[in-house]
Formats: sequence, C-alpha cells, structure tokens
Amino acid sequence: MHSMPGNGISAHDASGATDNTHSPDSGNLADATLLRRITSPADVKALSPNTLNELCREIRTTLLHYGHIHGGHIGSNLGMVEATVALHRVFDSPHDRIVFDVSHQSYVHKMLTGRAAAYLDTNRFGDVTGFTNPDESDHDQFVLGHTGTSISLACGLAKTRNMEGPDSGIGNVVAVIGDGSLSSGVAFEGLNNAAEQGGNLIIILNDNEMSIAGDFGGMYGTLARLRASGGTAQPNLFNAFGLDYRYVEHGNDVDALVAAFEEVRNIDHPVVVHIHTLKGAGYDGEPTSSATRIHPSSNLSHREPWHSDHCNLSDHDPHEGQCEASHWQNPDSAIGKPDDPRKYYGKMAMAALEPRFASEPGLVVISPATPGSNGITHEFRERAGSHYVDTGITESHAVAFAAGIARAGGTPVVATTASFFQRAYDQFFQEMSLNRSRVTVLDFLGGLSGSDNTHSGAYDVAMFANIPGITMLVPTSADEYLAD
Ligand SMILES: Cc1ncc(C[n+]2csc(CCOP(=O)(O)OP(=O)(O)O)c2C)c(N)n1
Repeated sequence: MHSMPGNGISAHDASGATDNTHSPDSGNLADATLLRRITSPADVKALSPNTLNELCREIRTTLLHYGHIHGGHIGSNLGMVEATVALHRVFDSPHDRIVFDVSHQSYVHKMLTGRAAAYLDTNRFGDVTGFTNPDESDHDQFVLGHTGTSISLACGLAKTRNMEGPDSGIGNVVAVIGDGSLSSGVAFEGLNNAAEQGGNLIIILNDNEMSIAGDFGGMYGTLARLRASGGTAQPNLFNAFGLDYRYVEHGNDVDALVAAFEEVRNIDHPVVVHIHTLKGAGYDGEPTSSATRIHPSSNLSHREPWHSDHCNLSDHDPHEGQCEASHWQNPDSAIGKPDDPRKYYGKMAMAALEPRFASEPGLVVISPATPGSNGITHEFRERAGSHYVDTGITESHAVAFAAGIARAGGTPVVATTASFFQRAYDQFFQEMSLNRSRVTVLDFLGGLSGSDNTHSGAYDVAMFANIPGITMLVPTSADEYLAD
C-alpha cells in the first residue's frame, strides 16, 4: 500500500492485484456537496482552507465513479487532483493562463471551471471532451492531445504579454507538463526558449515517475536524484537551461502545493516547480491514515493500466492498458476477452516477429512510448529484451533512430498511432526516404476512425502518400497483414 501524508490518499497495492472496491456505486456522489457548489475558480478561492482536503476527496470519488462508467485518463487525473485544486486556489484563470500539456489530465480543471456536472451526472458524461478545448470554456487555452507543446505555447502567451503588457489581458502564464511528456523534443525546445525570453513563466513539472509505460531515457536518472535529494542534487537539468527551480515532494498534499504556488505567483522570471505525485492516487479505495509516503518506484509496471481506460476500472488485465469491449475478439485469449483492433493487430505482429529474434540480432521493435495500446504487451517486452526499445515520447527521434539502424544493416520496426507519426513527417522524408532506409512502420488507427479530433488518423494516407519511396499497405485481414 502506498500512502501520502495529510490527505490519507492511498494507491494501488504493489502486488498489482486489482480489487473491486470501486464499483460504479461506490462513493456517494450525492454527498459531493462542495464540488456541486463549485461553478468557477472563484468558488475554490472562497472555500476555507480546511475544506480543501474534503473537496479533493469529493473530486477523487467523482473521478472514480466517472471512470467506471465512462472511462478516460483516470490515473493521470487522480494524481493531479490536489495540484489542480491548488492551481485554481492560487491563480486567477482565465486571466492567468494555465496550459495543460496533452490535456488528458484536465478533468479536475474542467470540474472546477463550471463543468462539474459533466462528471457528476451520469446522463451528462458526454457533455465535455477528454481534452481542453476553448470552445468549451474560456479557462481552456488550446485544443491539445499530443504531448510536449505546453511550454512552447506558454512561451508564446508570455511573449505577447511581455510585449503588450496589461493590454494583453494575460497575467501569470503556467504550463503543466508530465515527466513523460518532458521526453518530447519540443518540450526541450520550449525550455530552451523560456530562460532566454525571461519574464513570468511558471512550468509545473508533474512527476509521477511514469509516462504511459515506464519513463525511458537518461534524463530520468537526473529526475530521480532530484526527488531523492529533495530537489538539491546536481546537476540540475532545469538550472542547466538557465531556469529557476523549486521542488515539492508531497505533490498530493494540497496545502503544500498552495504554499508552493503562492511563492511563485507573479514571479518575474521563468521557474520550474517540480512536484512529486502519485499516478492513480486513491484508486485502491479506503484512505489510509499513515503519515508515511512510500512511492512504488521499484515496481511501476503494474500501474501502466491506470493511464487510461475505456471501461470498468475493476475489469483490468493487470498487464494491459485498456479493456475496451469491441467486436474484435482475440482468438488467443483464454477467457475470450476482446482486444481492440490496435492491440489485436499489434499482438499479431509481435507474435510474428518474436521467433525471428534468435536468428536476426539486428531486428529491433521501436515504440515511442505507446506499447500497451498497440499490442506490445508487458510480457513481450520482457521477452524481447534489447530487441525492444521504448524511445520515450519521441516520434521524430524514433523514425530517425530506425533509419540509422537500417543504414547499419539492422531491421527496424517502428510502431505507434497514426496521428503521432505526424510529428515525424520530416524524418520520414529526409532520414528515411531520401536515404532509402528500409524501415517497417506499423501505423495504428490510421484513416477514418472513432477517435477525437486530436487523435484522428485521417491524415496518414495524405502524409505518407506524399513522401517518395514509401509503400503503404492496408491489409484487410490477418492473412494479408502477416503476408505484408
Ligand atoms: C506526440 C504524442 N505521442 C504519444 C502520445 C500518447 N500519450 C498520451 S499521454 C502519454 C504519456 C504522458 O505521460 P506524462 O506526461 O508523464 O503524464 P501522466 O499521464 O503520467 O500524468 C503518451 C505517451 C501523445 N499524446 N502525443
């Protein structure tokens, strides 16, 4: 059991076992009396300080209930409950601009900005989208769904404020970015711009030690040492970019966060506030009163399913990311549990590649941080060893990396979702096409599909078809798929 101080939140049992504590009926939403009264951030500010924990408890119950019935990025949002309450307690949105990276963690923000009914009332669950959207609210700055751009967008908002002053109508500018999203190259471009630009810019780094799967990359050792040292370890990645830096160990303690955010509100230069949170906090039910926070750093794989759900949270396969019921039945599943098409075809591809590892040392499967949703199971990754590389959220790098492997005579297979490949257009063009690099690309969820506007694969044919030398195959059956 992992617990945090102050608020008595607990998370998933380290064994990975999933309990059924949270049936759709668990938590009496009729009791969400505080949350029901919140119609704007002004109402959060009007609460007495000692009711903030109760508001967080109500929000967490609401998220769990919503997740059971509707699905969504519940793990990410559970970890951000206290931080979002503290943001709206301290900052003055929409005058102060809060930019959520990816924005999959913005459910609590939506609850606190006039949209709580869309999470409280079952028959209104479809009222809001899963990401921020300015068409929904003035408190939402951008339509987003891809990672890593929040710092750049925030730099842009801050630049205009710096140039136009009060006429811009922009106060503090806050970017909220996860540790996983920080691996996106564009995030580093944003960090690099921020210090040079100067002026007020507050970057909240929500470090829950996870991307969808585990984090990948040398940078994460640096973050771990910062966490272990209470933010004092050297080298400090953010100082190296010329940025001021603060650390908050108890990132699920609303009072600690309010204090930290108050310190940086109206700051006159860019600052990174690194907060240590727990993804899925509160998922396993009954609160614990333990004052000891034990973070499950040693075994995070069991938390991968918490990233997002498309159905009942208690119905997890502990090693899989989603459990969306669909008409796609996995014939290999002993219990006949259906896989969605991405997983179904992804698993099939991995099953075909795996026997080749023994005789093809240069065969490498590359996933830019999206293994679970594409059928690259935890078990497969373990067995594949160095034949599998999760490059982090790095589509551009992943494609260029594959081109390098191909040039050296290896056999790269790059797999991710079609809309994320948009990030790598130039690497497809230059590193792959102009260099005639032989790379196999597994392009999931391409074409017209049921995804939202931020994840639509509708542009993949147009994108790939315009790059010389790419042969695009669209199998219509498992036989065709494996033959390709
Ligand atoms: C360009 C791009 N690639 C991949 C994804 C898929 N994706 C969505 S969220 C996410 C992980 C984000 O991790 P983190 O920023 O740490 O946030 P957390 O969910 O842990 O709070 C990934 C890989 C994406 N949205 N955009």
